[in-house]
Amino acid sequence: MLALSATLLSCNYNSNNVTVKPTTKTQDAKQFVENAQLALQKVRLPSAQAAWVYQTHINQDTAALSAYLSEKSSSLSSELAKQSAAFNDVKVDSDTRRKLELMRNSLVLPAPADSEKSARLSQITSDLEGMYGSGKYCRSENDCMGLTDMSNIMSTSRDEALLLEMWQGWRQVSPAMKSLYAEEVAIANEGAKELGFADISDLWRGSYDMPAEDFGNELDRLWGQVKPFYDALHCHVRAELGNQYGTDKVPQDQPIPAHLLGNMWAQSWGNIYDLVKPKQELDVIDVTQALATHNYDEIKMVKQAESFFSSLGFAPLPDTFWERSQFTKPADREVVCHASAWDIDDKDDLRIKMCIQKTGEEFAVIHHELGHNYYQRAYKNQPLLYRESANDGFHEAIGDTIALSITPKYLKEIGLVENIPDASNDIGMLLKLALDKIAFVPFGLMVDQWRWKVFSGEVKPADYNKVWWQLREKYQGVMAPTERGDDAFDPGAKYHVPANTPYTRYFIAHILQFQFHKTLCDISGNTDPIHRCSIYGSKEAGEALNNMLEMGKSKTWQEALTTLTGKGEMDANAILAYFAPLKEWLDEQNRGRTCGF
Ligand code: X8Z
Ligand code: ZN
Repeated sequence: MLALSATLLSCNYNSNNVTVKPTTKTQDAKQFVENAQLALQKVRLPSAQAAWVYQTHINQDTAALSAYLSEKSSSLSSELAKQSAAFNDVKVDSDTRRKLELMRNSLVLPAPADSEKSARLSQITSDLEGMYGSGKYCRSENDCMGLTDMSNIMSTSRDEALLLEMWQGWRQVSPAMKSLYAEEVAIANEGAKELGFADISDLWRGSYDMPAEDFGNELDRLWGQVKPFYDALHCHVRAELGNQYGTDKVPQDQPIPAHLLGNMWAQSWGNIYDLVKPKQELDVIDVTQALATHNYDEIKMVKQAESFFSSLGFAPLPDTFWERSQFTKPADREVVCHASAWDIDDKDDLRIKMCIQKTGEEFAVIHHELGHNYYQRAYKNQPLLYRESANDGFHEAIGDTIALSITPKYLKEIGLVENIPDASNDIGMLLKLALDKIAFVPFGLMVDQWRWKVFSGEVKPADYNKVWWQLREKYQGVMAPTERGDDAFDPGAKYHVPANTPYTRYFIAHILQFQFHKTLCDISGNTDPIHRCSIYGSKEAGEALNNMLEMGKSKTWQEALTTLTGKGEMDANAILAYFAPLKEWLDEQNRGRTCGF
């Protein structure tokens, strides 16, 4: 870092006593960008390696090392971002301008210049991740459970008391995070101000190739498109849960209690399909069952996902992927189980980190993670500042797009099922998927609606939890099943809050993946209804996808979207069209019911 400062100082762009002609300054800007990329490259590798070791071996030493190296990397990024402002009024080519802007915009939690505060920020960041990763709920002294086991109960149990216990139990890990989180926000806000942003929310919302306010309006527009469908799904699900658990537990004119939706955070509801499914006997493939019948273990699940990408023309994953990834939960140590995909060296050291469960849900998550890895590899030859997705929602959408092609036809082709159910069963298949995809949309939106208010100071620590639940009720129509205590910090029980992973990306991804799927199906020559289309084996679709992936972040996301779909706007019509037959069915079911929350 010291060496870098010396190099940068030699550019003179920040000096008052040297007259620099505009042309020289233009040249300085290019040189600055080049030097910055080289310097970032140097710190990124050890920082990624330390973060990997920490998350796969949580202990005091790995926490300290990871915090130390992440501080080096983030303080350098913040420093460069600040320095890049010196070129604000300098005439530079559009490519250099974009890189300068990315330098300023792509930080998640910017470190302030004060080195003590910067070190404290890294320490808190690393501590929060560790607290989440090693979080446990103890029923008694010798009977403790981690998130994986508790999540399994949330998805399969229909015992209301047990579900409530798990729901409350997991939320005991987060009160201890609250003051750390508030401190972290305060420090990072200082960093954001030093960069010229009003606060971190201004920074986060400003990373979408359009003014922050316009981006907020785009989100509202998209949610407005999906909301009528969501309301219909919500109405049906609440009615059926009322039948299952009684209307005293599930009042029919109120939000749905959050512990009954088959997921620890009530974010996707596919696990309660059997409670809300159509009354007539339908043949809907149970992928969990099929995997068990065909003796799929965790590695075979990943190999199968890899072979989908191979069928599109993507090169196989490197040997190191298989040697270095974490596929299952180690028995002998604490790890962060939350699934993630890693690009350690920006070359070929790709890995996933998961605690794979042998379920259909996790089979989809594997495709999700590999989507990240294939994207990373596709843009690896871009300059460092462009080694990113077009926007963060694109990164989240790629693997999900592929997973939409896990259709009955595909499952038969790879030998996981023997028969393809005929079209009369489609409502069941669509309902099951809508419980995951449509139900997720308002959750994908509300997490950052909360965070942006926290970052801007509109919501103070004393109201963190209250406002969290106001937003859960407003967007999702989901409520806390019990009174929440004064110390509760329920946002902290969701990985992305302690881990500081922005969440709007998943909202966007849920819209985009259906746009991508539609386009790729058309390119592959599909003639089936869109929900039966699989692009498996289509080299043409693979090539079109790759053309967008390899652009990385070198162009705006609107341009990247146009490259693939011919249109530069996000549009929820694709997801609505996909599920259209289900909407009719839901409206019919809901006739005579009281809907709304
Ligand atoms: O966090 C994830 C991925 C890793 S980027 C597994 N997802 C969100 C979540 O689990 O909350 C995927 C969908 C939403
Ligand atoms: Zn992801």
